[in-house]
Amino acid sequence: MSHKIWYRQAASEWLEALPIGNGRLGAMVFGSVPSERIQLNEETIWGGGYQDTTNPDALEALPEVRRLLFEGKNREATELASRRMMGNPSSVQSYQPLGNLDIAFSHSAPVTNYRRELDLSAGVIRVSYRSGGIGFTREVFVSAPDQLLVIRLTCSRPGHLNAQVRLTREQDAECGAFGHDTLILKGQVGRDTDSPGVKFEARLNVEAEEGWIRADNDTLTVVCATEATLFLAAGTDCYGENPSQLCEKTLRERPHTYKAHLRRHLKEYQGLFERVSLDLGASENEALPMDERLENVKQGADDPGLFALYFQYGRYLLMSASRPGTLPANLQGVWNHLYSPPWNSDYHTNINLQMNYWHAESTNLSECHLPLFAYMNSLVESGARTAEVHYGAQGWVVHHLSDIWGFTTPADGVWGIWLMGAAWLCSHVWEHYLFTQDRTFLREWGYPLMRSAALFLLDMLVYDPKGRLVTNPSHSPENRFRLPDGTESMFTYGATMDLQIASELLTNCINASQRIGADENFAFHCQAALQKLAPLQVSPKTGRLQEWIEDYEEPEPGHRHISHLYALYPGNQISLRATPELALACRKSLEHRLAHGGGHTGWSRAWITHFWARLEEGELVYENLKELLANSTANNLFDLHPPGVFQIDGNCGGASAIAEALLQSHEQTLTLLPALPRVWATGEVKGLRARGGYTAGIKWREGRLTEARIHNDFRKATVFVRVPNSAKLESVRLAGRDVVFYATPEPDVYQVLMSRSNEYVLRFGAR
Ligand code: FUC
Repeated sequence: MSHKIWYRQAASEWLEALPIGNGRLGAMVFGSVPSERIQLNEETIWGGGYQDTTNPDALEALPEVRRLLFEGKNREATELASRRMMGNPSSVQSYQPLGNLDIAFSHSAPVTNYRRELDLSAGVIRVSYRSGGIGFTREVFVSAPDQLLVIRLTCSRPGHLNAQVRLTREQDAECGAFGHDTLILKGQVGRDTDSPGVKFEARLNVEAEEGWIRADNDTLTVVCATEATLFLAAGTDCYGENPSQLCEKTLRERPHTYKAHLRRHLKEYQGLFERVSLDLGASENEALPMDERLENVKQGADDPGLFALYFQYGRYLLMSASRPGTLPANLQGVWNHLYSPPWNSDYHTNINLQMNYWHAESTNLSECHLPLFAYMNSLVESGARTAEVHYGAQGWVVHHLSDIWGFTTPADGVWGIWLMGAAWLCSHVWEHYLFTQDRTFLREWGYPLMRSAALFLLDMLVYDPKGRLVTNPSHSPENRFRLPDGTESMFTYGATMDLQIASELLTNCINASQRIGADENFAFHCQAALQKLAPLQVSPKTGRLQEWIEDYEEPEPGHRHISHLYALYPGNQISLRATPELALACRKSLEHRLAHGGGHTGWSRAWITHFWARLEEGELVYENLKELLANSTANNLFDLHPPGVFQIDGNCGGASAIAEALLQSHEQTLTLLPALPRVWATGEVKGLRARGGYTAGIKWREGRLTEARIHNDFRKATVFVRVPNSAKLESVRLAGRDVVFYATPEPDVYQVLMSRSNEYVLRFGAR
């Protein structure tokens, strides 16, 4: 299968340019002629700096707010909390671009044979065309091992490469030449304001083969060369370092030749990318450029290869925006060209940041998950201060958004008084453990985060008038309900999602304490709270899972958040077989949301797709993925949030949903092809990861499971394999020898004892 996303023309706007990055540096390559534009990012370029945003007034208002909410006086509670419980200030700082690299070529003849492509299998963008009988090429990649953006320019006739190179930024910076072959762009975010942000520098060094390079003021000119290579380094003072020294060192220590750079990049990049392959079947659309393929899908065409490409693109974006040692992927990964981007291009923790990482483990990019945990660690100190000052509670809290400065207080409006950010993020820590079985990680890094987030919740849970333990105050993220008197409110107590997240975190803490053999007392407290937690409720009127503790009416029934279905995905407290009544109630909630226009943001559509995968509805998985591509995807495959704003969450969520349709896992049970759409009739996936520490490959033909290869990366274990009911397990082989397997009381489930580090080949026939 081809991993190329290609076009017959240059990008005419940012959402057509192609992204590239190494976790820290990001670039959007337009591929334009005669003048190339490469928009640049460095992940630590943010406004402002650390600030204590806690509000000591909050704690005094808390008991009264709680009383008002319990008494159904939501309007008064909202008014009081808005006035007294918000952070100060109640907004986060913004992520900003680094600048632009412009390369103006001196072509006088018309351009023909133009092609622009992003090759996912190499992490390289290529542009090629002819002008005046000469072939020109550009090759761009961002190297993680060498921390440089590298651009190679060539022409087919010796001495005919002429270009002017400039570095620019629309504000807060200036650029000048240094020596005859280097440009330096220096600046500071908001330098003329009262609260300036980070200082930054970008340094570009150009080498030419044949020909020469000249520097004038802020421009380098490549004259009569045959090939030229541009190396761009960037650094900031975000971690107390000197940006100039960082750039100088990076350039000084780089390998000498372009070839060596490319080799090192490919080795490192492909080491991650090639772990998973996916083939969902071919169609004639595969030969088309991406804009035409997308258009055809909008017109109703089936293009299975496009879904496989979208899946790999989701992995590519995470790899390019989140690598060990970097910040996690923000709302736009690392790619942002605006000085005041939508939602500050920040970290939203009430769905978006989490969704960026839903595919990290399942699609075999576990290392790319680590920046999230490092980021969580960086929020603990400030989160503990907020917990204490705002709520008089122990542990740590994060509300619904944050930045790189440790922002943890309530922001924006009253919907910002949402207590569950840290608790939700902690599910990622536990998942990382389940997939990797890394007990050292759990003991030293994961469990302390989980325990502290649980401690906060234990302190915050209070008894409601009916004697159930609930959160108060509470929200079902960003959604509203109608009270019996006809007024509307967002503010409440014991919203369903809070109860699900709380119950999950307390349960995970109990399990974690057992796995690491410590902290029995704390587990006992968690257990005691769990027993009193308000239960999930199915509406007697509608049969839907209640989103709030009362069966309120919803003024916006197609709301984009579907928070109360958390327990179906990403949680697993609700499932088809363990809790069929609740699964049915989820289904009804979902149908109701969709019937009223739900799924209108990319991330919302991606979430919905996961619910269908968990409900094992392959056709609905497909229908929703198609909606994602047709309605919420730009020509460069970036996910869109209305009105046409890039958000990376839908890309990552889309990739995760495809993985979820092919393989699901709950520690010892691996479900093969739980929600395979008919259109993906024949295909194969290799390298997906499963909870419990397994790697699995699956093959199917004409809709029937034919083979699975399961690698057990950890201890000897009994594995339960659930298969579609059209399939029957015929043999299990290990190194060419038959292995015994067992039937179970469930006809679709088989039991196999697997030892460590061996690949078991399971062959299936028709039932
Ligand atoms: C949440 C969502 C919005 C948007 C924003 C960044 O608040 O409700 O739709 O995605 O995050």
